[in-house]
Amino acid sequence: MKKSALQIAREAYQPKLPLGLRGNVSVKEGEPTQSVADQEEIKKLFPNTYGLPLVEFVPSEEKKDYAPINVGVILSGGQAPGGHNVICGIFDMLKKQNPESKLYGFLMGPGGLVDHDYKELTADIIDEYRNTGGFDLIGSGRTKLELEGQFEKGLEILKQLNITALVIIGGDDSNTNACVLAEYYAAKNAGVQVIGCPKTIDGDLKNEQIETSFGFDTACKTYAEVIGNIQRDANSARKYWHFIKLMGRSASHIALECALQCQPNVCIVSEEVEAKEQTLDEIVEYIAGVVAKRAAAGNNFGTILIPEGLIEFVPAIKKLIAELNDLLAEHAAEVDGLDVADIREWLCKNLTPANAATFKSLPEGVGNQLALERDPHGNVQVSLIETEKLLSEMVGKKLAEWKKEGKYVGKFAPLHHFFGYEGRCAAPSNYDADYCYALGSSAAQLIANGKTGYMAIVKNTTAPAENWVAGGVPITMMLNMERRSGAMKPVIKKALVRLDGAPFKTFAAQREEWAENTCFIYPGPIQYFGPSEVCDRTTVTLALEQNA
Ligand code: FBP
Repeated sequence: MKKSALQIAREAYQPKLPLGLRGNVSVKEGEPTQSVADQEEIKKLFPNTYGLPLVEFVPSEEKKDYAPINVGVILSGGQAPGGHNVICGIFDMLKKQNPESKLYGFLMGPGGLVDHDYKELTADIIDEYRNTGGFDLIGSGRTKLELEGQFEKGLEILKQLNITALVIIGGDDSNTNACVLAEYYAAKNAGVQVIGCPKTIDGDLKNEQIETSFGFDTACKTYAEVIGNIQRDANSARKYWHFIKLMGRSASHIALECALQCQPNVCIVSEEVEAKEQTLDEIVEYIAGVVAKRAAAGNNFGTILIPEGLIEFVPAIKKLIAELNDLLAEHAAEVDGLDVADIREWLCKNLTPANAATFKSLPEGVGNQLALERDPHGNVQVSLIETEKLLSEMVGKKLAEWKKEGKYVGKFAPLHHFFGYEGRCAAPSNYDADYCYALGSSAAQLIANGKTGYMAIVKNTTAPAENWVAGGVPITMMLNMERRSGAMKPVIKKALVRLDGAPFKTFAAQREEWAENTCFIYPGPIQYFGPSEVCDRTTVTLALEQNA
């Protein structure tokens, strides 16, 4: 692989570890835990892994002896900057504990475990990937690990390679599955520990115990850089309105963070749309209002941030999706094999009249995405829905009406952008490089201390890295029961933007001014070398949430 100058310089970066993970480590255990909701049901479903204590790693005088072990690692779901450093952290800690220990990577996601596709990760391979973006070291995939048959196939290869612990690096769904797998292996005394790591650029795997999911920091900084550049271009030429859709399947954390970093004219927050029960038309009216007001002041330009998950949060569409999920799950056999036109017709007949009307009102491509094109976890593939175009078209129509009525006097020239994939594999920021390395090291410590059904965590991350606090949280603590594909299932509660949280309140307090005036901020590219206040800063979201 030919390397860029930055890659070569970056290889030498030594991620900063919390004090608790630097030398000899001992374990401090907290009180038994409970799930966030539905305690009785979750306890019944997870008799072996429910109620475990929180764990914290603290420096110790005592040097322990560690027997050699073999560990497997899986990258699951969408890429997120820093995944390679998690693996490097696991590798270095394992080798430090005992140089005879081995790390195996299962290839292309959870499917690699089931299909017995793996490679041993040796020092020469690992060294090539330190502080790099991407998941190409072992690849990733979205195979859902949920069936007993898959668990058994996995166990075959784990036994064959004498692997006694598996680390699953993934988002909320993958960590839910890690929890189920941990329980399954514990129940049958399989001798395999399962540990999760919180990954996703979406930032929606966070709670009291998890400050942030890795990758969110780098992805947002990457998007904020280009949004800032677009804003400077817009402010220079003063002739375009930029409709910018931002990744984040469900929650609007990415859009909100980019707004806090860049101060655009408009940022839609899906969670607010849902709470205020806004219709698509009301959102369009709001955006058109901002465009018209700026036009009246001679400003026919601006930026509008749109979270990609928006469509699912518009209450009428949300109701439609919920009914589609149940209906299609219940009548899978009937619908299977029909072509798209026939399924549409079938749906129009079988949906309740209100949902059928919503379905028919959507452009055909959008309706098909909602009804027919799901990922293996059953999620609507919102990245593929061009909400930015849908909205700008509707805004254009509204402005044309207002023009006729004499309510609008500007020029409206929209341009469209979607920022998602370009941020998922960027070279991790110092924050993500350090955070991920610490998460990997924690995962190895959880394994060494015999834990299973835990997620590796690192807290206090707005402080200097030596003061970060590493440990583990029982995954069952984060579970609640939710309706999925027509049935109630235990899942990790997804963290949406809280309208009473500091990040949203900070945004809401300033958005009117940002809408009317040009208050753009130009954050510039991620910096890896230089003053700490530039290179090590966290996201604004994290700083506000931690009151740092
Ligand atoms: P994860 O939840 O697996 O981390 O993936 C997040 C994400 O990047 C979303 O923001 C986006 O909607 C989705 O993945 C895109 O999926 P794909 O990579 O399959 O196109």
